[in-house]
Amino acid sequence: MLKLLGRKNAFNVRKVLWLLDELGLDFEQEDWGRDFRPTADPAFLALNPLGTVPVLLDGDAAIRESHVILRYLASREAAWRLYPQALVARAEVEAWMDWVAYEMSLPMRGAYLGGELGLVPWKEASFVQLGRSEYAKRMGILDTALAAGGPYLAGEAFTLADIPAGFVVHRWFSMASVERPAMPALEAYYERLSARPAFLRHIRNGLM
Ligand SMILES: N[C@@H](CCC(=O)N[C@@H](CS)C(=O)NCC(=O)O)C(=O)O
Repeated sequence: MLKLLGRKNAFNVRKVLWLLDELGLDFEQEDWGRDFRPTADPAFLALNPLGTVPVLLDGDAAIRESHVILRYLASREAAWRLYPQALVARAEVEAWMDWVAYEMSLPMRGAYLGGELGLVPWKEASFVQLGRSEYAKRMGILDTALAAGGPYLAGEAFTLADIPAGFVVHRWFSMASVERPAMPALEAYYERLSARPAFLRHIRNGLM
């Protein structure tokens, strides 16, 4: 049986919970990380030397990095509708996943960790301001892409591309401390994702 290690309220764990639910997979879950079992525990570090959650255990294999886990699960289940085998279609899906991993990191720290939660060291005013403006700019990129294509990020069908992006869109619409210029295609996308029960269970579930 698959086992997911990581607290259910963690950003990177919730993406994996969303996919496990979309795929209808049975799994066990253990709460590791902040406020739960410490990931500095040698038993955990033996599975993931980075000490981060999530980690997915599949038999003897320990898979780390949330986006790697998403691709691993889709491939394991041959869920090619979510992770196309055709290389060009696959590249489009992966491009959006990598874009979130790299390009949303600074905005999430500045706008969310600093501006919304007031955490040190991110709450420094200029960093918060930069984070908010970069978050808005990048949501504008999604809005433009969705208006030009859509209804999902990689085109006609819901794919893995929508999981990391869906999360940062959810956070954008959940933060009380940001100004949101009108982005009709992005708003429609958020509502479209909200028609998915798994999205409501793990992402738009009252947590930010
Ligand atoms: N790039 C990693 C980042 C993992 C990460 O930073 N996880 C956070 C939770 S979202 C974590 O482990 N925090 C420490 C903790 O919860 O103790 C991934 O995508 O899995």
